Amino acid sequence: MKIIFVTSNRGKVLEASDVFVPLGHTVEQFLDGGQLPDFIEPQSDGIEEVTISKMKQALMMVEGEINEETALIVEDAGLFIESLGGFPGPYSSYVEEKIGLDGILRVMEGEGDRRAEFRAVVAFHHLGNTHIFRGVCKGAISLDKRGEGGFGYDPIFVPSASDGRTCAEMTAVEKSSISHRGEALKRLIQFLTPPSM
Ligand code: ITT
Repeated sequence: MKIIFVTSNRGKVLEASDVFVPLGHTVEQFLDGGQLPDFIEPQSDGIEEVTISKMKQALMMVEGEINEETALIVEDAGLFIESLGGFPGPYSSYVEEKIGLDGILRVMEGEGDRRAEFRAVVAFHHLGNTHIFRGVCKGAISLDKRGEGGFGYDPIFVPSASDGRTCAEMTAVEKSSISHRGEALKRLIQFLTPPSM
């Protein structure tokens, strides 16, 4: 199957490729006339609503171009920090752009409770139906930035299942094996390949 990933984030496409290519699928980034499409992101407290809205917009752009060999994926994720009441959550992109990882570390200075989690919602559209899959990765905000890999908040996020390394200090395959996106995509794969009776 050809899986078209509707995202402006190349890191997400690479992570999805690591998961789907070994299973014989191909993964491509969605482009509209060779350009990354512009989406209207609804101001919403829920990443699920954002995901569904983006899927609806993408489906209008592809208008019947998808067939039974093609599927669309949209995914929205957010970092929810416990001591900040779940902030930045659905505003994670905006906060990363405006104050960056250093800004988050500054806000968290002196804070003992560093618990945080990433949440991902994946919408998968195939054969006229959209299915939703969720994933969560519990962890903590590190005291400093570490690592060069991954993207976004990876250098300041240490998953609970990690040996102390941030996501940016892991290989892509290691990160996917424990990440929010990896978990949501695993659920999608289970859906695509139900166990034989
Ligand atoms: P699209 O919406 O175009 O897919 P995006 O990068 O804006 O790309 P999200 O809205 O899903 O993606 O992500 C919200 C923020 O969370 C953004 O700043 C990302 O960099 C960050 N983020 C998402 N997944 C992440 C991950 O696995 N590791 C680190 N940061 C992540």
